[in-house]
Amino acid sequence: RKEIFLKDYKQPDYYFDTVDLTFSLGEEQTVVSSNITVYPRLEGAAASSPPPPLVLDGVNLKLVSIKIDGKELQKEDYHLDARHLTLLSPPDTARFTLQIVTEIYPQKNTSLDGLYKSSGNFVTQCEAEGFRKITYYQDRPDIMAKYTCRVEGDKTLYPVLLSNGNLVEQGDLEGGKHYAVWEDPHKKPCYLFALVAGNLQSRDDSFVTRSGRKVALRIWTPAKDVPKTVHAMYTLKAAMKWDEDVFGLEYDLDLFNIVAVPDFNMGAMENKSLNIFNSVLVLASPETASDANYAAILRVIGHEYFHNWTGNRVTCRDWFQLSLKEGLTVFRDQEFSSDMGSRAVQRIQDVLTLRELQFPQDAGPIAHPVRPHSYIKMDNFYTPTVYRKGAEVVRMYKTLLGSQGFRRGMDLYFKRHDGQAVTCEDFYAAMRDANNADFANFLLWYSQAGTPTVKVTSFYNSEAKTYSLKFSQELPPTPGQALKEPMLIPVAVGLLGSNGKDMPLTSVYHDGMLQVVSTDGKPAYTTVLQIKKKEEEFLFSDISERPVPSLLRGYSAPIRLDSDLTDADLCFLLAHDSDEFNRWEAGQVLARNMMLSLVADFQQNKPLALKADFVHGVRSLLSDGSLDKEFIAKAIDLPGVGEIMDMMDIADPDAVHAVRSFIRKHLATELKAEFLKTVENNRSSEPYVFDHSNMSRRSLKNIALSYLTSLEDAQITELALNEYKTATNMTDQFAALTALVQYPGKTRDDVLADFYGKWKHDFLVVNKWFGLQAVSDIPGNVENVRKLLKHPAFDLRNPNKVRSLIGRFRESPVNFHAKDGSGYKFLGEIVLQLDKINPKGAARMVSAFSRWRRYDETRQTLAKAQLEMIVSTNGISENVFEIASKSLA
Ligand code: HT7
Ligand code: ZN
Repeated sequence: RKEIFLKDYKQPDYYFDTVDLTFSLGEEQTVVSSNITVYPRLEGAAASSPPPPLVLDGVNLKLVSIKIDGKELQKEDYHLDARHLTLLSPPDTARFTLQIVTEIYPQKNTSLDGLYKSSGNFVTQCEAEGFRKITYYQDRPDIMAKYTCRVEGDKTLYPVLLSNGNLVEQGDLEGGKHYAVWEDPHKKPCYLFALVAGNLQSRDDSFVTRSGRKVALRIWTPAKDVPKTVHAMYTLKAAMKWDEDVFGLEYDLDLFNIVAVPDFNMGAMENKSLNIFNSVLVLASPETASDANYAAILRVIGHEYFHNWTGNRVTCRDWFQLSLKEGLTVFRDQEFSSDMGSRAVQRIQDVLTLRELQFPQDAGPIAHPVRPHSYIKMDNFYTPTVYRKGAEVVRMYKTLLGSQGFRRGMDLYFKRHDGQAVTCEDFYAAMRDANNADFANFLLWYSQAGTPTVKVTSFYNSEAKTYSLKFSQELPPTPGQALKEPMLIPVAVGLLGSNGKDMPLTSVYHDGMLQVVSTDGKPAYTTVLQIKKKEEEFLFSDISERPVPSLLRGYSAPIRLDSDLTDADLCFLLAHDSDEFNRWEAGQVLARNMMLSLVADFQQNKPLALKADFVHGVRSLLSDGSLDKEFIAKAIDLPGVGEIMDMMDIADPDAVHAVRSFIRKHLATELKAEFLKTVENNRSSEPYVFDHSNMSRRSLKNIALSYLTSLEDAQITELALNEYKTATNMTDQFAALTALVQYPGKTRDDVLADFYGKWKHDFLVVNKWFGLQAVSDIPGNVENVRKLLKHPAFDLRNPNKVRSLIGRFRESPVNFHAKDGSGYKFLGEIVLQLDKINPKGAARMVSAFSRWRRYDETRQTLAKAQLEMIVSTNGISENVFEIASKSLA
């Protein structure tokens, strides 16, 4: 198993100029003919003699023929092994043509990588290294070429033939076949190549760009699903407009296609002008999709569209630079979602996801920097660190430079690098040069893994009227990186006076210098402090009373903040902070502290008691009519079990689960009347609308309902059943179902059976049903999940079903972490089964074991045994091997 290192990057010896592909799609095999014009990187005196070999990647291909400049190569002219085709002596010319014919078997391809079949349609997935499963090629992103693609196939089975770019020719062929020729005028790396052939229909629309060009928009699905593409089309047009308005970026072709397929390894793929999507991120109707689904569609359609510039026009030099396109594009989709909904709620949600998914990764054995130093399988590096922490890194540029400075940096980035394959340093340099910025040690964010902890202590000098904030930063060791350097950390700060208002800030004394923070003579109310060294002090002057500091406003850096704020300070911030994110955060810190102290009580068999102040705080949030309802819903939702376990020396899933359940029940008991009123006041019989105010209303009603059902009270069960039966949309129906199935019993069984009966024809809804049962904390649920594996609607070959059943099961503190090891054993078995079908999917599932050292000795032994069993199994994939062996290291 070969590890690939960033430090070993070398420019290719040969580049490709044009690539002409012909696919002859068949029921047994598909024949792929490629015709490539090749030129050496070095010419004349600089070139080596004889010319270096040309090494092409290729996996699972049957080589039919190779020709150079029309002449068939003989066996001694090339070397072929399971991964490469090496042309030993390419011609010593400025340009030559390479013609290769291969045979492939998409019908047998269950890896969903390369060319495969999904529901009878042909579809491709080439990122990161799928193109090598289609034909022999230099499968690396710095090989950018212009493509034409001719697709031939049966006209009845595959009436629609699509590829990248513009349709330039189509017609009928003998034997009931037809063909289409597509030409993409933009140079692209092969990971952006796409082909779709199938029986699909489209929703058609158009968008007029700001320069007046009309772009045809088509969303392709099976005919029965076309009505469910209204929201996707609306989103696509909104994303096109947003990118013009916010970044000045216009779409660059006359056609944009989206295809939805049910079998897909990730969310979607940004292939040039032919985005391919997992159906769950395209199809939505009020009856079948929840608010969360609608929001995810908005985010991901935006994300893939935004890649047209950040990823496609400017791409990555090598896969280590993945965050260059993914971190930046996640940042862009987060901004888009903020502008389409509520900025504060979006930020809260994004930070929650970062903490839930990325923080644990950064603190465990598979921690890696935003730009990893090495990998065995690139597929394993599509991680929360590369995507989500990468987005935080981009956000920090904006925090440091301001909106206009950030836009200047983006403009310069495109001006310098349009049409190129570049690195994270190039992005950094554009931001720096466009703003003449001093970015000392910022680049370390790309190369150092781990979540920094920043400690803050404060001191108010009532005589001098100064207020001091002292910061110290600490970056923990991570695998392969024992020692770390301090990094540039932007900390946005405001100071609240006793009236709850932000104090005006005029100047800060730092490092022997007085910095003016006011602009145009107007005081600032938030200022961004730059922590560059291990320890730094900032002294605010003209501070008339001891303030309560609002630190890290808007979560200005992806760090763990350890402050000396008291519970009283936190309550004050929760009530008054003008920064909504920090208002929410203050409540979360209070809740986390309380949960940790109750966990300690639980572990010492002490009785659990909830502080009256906490109940009072939740009561006031519920009754505060001035607050956004979704903000309230987020503020009264307790931190998750994972978040609390993450803060413990030895994670104790049973204790955290018990404490969380206790608090929920206790709050429901104390606040029953308020929760009931919240449900009553937030019902609506109006038709479903996906907008912020309706979503907020639904989320507040539904969290109130879920608190209430924790009472296990017959009257409440009746209420929830009524909500379930009368719901007019999936958000409300599924929320009521979720609330009802918390506890075992007849009601649970009946309502689950009813839901399946209603929705068995819709595989996306059935996946929700699988997920809900899989994540259940009902003791012994592993047996139920084993039964569901055999359910006729389940299929291990479909990644969405795997994520719903196996993926969600791993989230249950009670059942995945069952002390008898039954949950770990189940996952171990499934990983091996899945690995034979889909190694990428299996590697994702096995990563749940990676934090095994965080638990008690019994659990450690049981989880480790599964990892050892996996790595010692003959024939496991490189994907699974990499994650399992790193987890054990
Ligand atoms: N850029 C896309 C990555 C992707 C992918 C990676 C590995 C295996 C399958 C995949 N499907 C899509 C998705 C994105 O971030 O936009
Ligand atoms: Zn992406």
